[in-house]
Amino acid sequence: MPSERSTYDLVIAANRLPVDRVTADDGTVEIRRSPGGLVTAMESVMRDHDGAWVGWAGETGDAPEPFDDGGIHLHPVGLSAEDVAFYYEGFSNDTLWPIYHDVIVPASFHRDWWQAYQRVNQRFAEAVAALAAPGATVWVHDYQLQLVPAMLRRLRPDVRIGWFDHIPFPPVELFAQLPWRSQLLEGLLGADFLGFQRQADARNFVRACRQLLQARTKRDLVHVEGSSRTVRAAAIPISVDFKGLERLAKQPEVMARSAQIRESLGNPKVLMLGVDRLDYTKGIRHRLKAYEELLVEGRFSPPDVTLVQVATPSRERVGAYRTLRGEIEQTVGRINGEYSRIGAPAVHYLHHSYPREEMAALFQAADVMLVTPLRDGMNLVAKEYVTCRHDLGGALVLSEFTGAWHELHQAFACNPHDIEGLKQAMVRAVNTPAKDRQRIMQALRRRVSDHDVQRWAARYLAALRSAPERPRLEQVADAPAAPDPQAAEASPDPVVAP
Ligand code: ADQ
Repeated sequence: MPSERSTYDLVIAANRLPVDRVTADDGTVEIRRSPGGLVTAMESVMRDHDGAWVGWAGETGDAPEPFDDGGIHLHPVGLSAEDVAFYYEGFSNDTLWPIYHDVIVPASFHRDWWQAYQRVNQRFAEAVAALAAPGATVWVHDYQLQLVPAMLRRLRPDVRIGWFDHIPFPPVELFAQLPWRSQLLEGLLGADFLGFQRQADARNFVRACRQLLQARTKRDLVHVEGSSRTVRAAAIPISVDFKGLERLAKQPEVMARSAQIRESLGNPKVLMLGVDRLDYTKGIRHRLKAYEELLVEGRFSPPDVTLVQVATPSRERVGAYRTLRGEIEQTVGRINGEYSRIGAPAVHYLHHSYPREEMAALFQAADVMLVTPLRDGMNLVAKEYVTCRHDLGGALVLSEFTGAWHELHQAFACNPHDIEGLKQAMVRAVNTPAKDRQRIMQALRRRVSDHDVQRWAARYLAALRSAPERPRLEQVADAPAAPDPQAAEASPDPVVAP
């Protein structure tokens, strides 16, 4: 049942609602949690606020009626089959996503995709405008909705508008390739405050405004031409619900399940784990290559060492994702054909979504967590892994190209493009004495526990309230500067076979 209220003091707009309504062939409707990092993070924040969430419900056609779930008012926005193909799979995931992730695959530019992107952003803006109470706070999320801030400001100049970028913001040299670059910047400048994962992302945005719009800028501020408005752009790195997830990981059933997982894998000496959406940004191919070479060289061998790779289905109608899936499955097949023994596969490949309890059990079972993206806004998996390791066990191998690395620099750092270096980081994670690994894990956990998702949301909302001034809270809580990646790479530990 939808709530009786018609307007809300806090309204979230994100491409997807936190739950999907899935209609089965027999017509029965099931409510299913949507995948991905944004939902994971915002769900726990919204539980503490009495707000509304505007987003797509995951099926094409007319929007279903608004409904309430878990204390949140959910307001679906309808997308036609063409909207999904052009706005979502096309412009969002085949134009913006590659440009914002270092063009790991080439971006496609189509004018009809851009038309759809504008049309759908306008639909979101109108839905938010209708739900926001006078003077409400509106928090818009991510790259799919970059035009919403300016569209909403035209409809509702009374509301306070924030936008948060969950993915990287590219250097101006890449951003400038977009034929619609000025419109995107102007869309974002409709907000009062723009939040990014890293300081480098915020700086890239300010620089793009200066170079492409000739906007006047000063440090983290952009002056909006032809108005008296100034917009602030700053880094507020996202995090996980540390307390909630740790509590889950401490449940006896989850811990028992973790032991059971290890046992069903034949109690390997070293269990390595990868958990990613099946996305070319996540560096799954590089990880498999490094692992395969370690098997070839005899430094790792099953059943002593095994790798579980969970690759969640993602964007399966976009060509680059289909190609990637084929490549990964072929590589896993080759590795297993060559190095598995009966009952002891070298790679366990799982292409499913799992409940949170199962994910927590997997994290606890893994001796080494491999997080090797080529580019990633944050990477919540890295933070979830350390949160679940209340036993101080395990080791995190972490790519320097994730936002997470800027906070978790005690992890075993790697550059996934450097296969030799990646192999060394994997071997180092295995061979570092348990006491040292525990010390590292303790430091990583302290960081995530001090900077959890509740603090992220509080900092974001405080920054939005005081923008363009800085809030006092945020000055206290700024992320520490990361060390020089070259220096981290320059101190390798000895490579010893496990
Ligand atoms: P994503 O690219 O989706 O997020 P990530 O941050 O790792 O990446 O979040 C993935 C989430 O999905 C995690 O909570 C993870 O536990 C969950 N998950 C993954 N595989 C799963 C499976 N098989 N079953 C169940 N759950 C699974 C985007 C950006 C990131 C940024 C987040 C949040 O790309 O850089 O960290 O948003 O801002």
